[in-house]
Amino acid sequence: MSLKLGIIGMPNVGKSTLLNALTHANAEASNYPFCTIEKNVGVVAVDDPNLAALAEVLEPKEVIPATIEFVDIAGLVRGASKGEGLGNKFLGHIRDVDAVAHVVRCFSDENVAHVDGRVDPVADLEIVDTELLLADLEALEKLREKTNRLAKSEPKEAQGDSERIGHLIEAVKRGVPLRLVSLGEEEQRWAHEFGLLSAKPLMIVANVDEDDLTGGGWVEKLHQQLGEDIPVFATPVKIEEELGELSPEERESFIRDLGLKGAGLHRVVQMGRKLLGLIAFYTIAHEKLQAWLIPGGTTAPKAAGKIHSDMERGFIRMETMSVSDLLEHRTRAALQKLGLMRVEGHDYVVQEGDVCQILFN
Ligand SMILES: Nc1nc2c(ncn2[C@@H]2O[C@H](COP(=O)(O)OP(=O)(O)OP(=O)(O)O)[C@@H](O)[C@H]2O)c(=O)[nH]1
Ligand SMILES: [Mg+2]
Repeated sequence: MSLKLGIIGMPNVGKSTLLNALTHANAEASNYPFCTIEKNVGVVAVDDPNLAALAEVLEPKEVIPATIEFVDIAGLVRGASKGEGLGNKFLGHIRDVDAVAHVVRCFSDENVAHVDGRVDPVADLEIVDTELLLADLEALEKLREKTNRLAKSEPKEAQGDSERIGHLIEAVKRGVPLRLVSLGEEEQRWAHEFGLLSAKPLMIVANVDEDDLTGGGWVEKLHQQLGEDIPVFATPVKIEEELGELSPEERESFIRDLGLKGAGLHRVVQMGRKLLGLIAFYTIAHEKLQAWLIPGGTTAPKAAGKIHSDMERGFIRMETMSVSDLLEHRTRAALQKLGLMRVEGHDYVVQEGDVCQILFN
């Protein structure tokens, strides 16, 4: 199962527009709060300089980039954790994703309604974060109750668990998101199993006007509010969506004219990859060069399974070389001669930049 990145935020801040911009998938974006009810999923190709360089060296007939799934989740409002605005359902959708891109509105368009009638991304952030924390509090309290019930049959074990859950509850009550709490193995398992929302890796997408990438000063305030650990990307989402419909050349020239260089959405995609903890490996078979993304720490058979389940089941071995070696020496034969080609078995953990050939029966 592939890892997913959820797009969250208040209603009408540009979440669906962001997904469109990322995928050209045309999730319905309209000036109407709660326009997204069912979540939309977009498959987004990941820019990869290594893949482009490999394509130049290997000259395959076909080049296929790796992809990340983005899920556009409906807007949250104050009271979501108590069911306000279908809140419980939408919070449930956030439980299912592995990391989160939180979109906040910095753009000023008077024609687009804000649910609270003002532009204040710092306040918006707090509203959504509070709902995530309240949802976690409820989940943790349920977990503690369950653990306490268990304490009757296994008192010793349950006692330790109950205390640890208590620590998490304390943190959440103080307004500290669980991603800032150092979680032990057991706590991480809970976070995963119960989909604790404030534990998920996070980035902020500040949706700004194209003529003011500082978002009227809000971007700086967001940085201050969030500290260094949370990445904040300022990008004019609506313009990005419109640019997505142009040819690459037209796009380049518009970006230049608008002074948008460096504000591109590819940074959001790259950060998404990082938040999801994904590494890239490459295969070349039948003139098809392809990039794949897998969680760091994945073994060779599991990586093969990403390509096809038969390859995982029948995995024999993997021949692999590093992309930097291949780019330097240019041919397989040269690498073989230099002893830079390795044969790896079932226990091998695939590394970032491996170029692999998988043998299976
Ligand atoms: N001016 C301006 N309008 C934008 C921008 N981004 C989105 N919009 C508009 O804002 C409205 C809402 O955008 P959506 O992408 O549907 O918002 P959403 O966050 O998905 O909203 P919900 O699904 O209701 O939660 C649409 O009319 C968009 O065209 C922007 O950067 N600038
Ligand atoms: Mg939407």
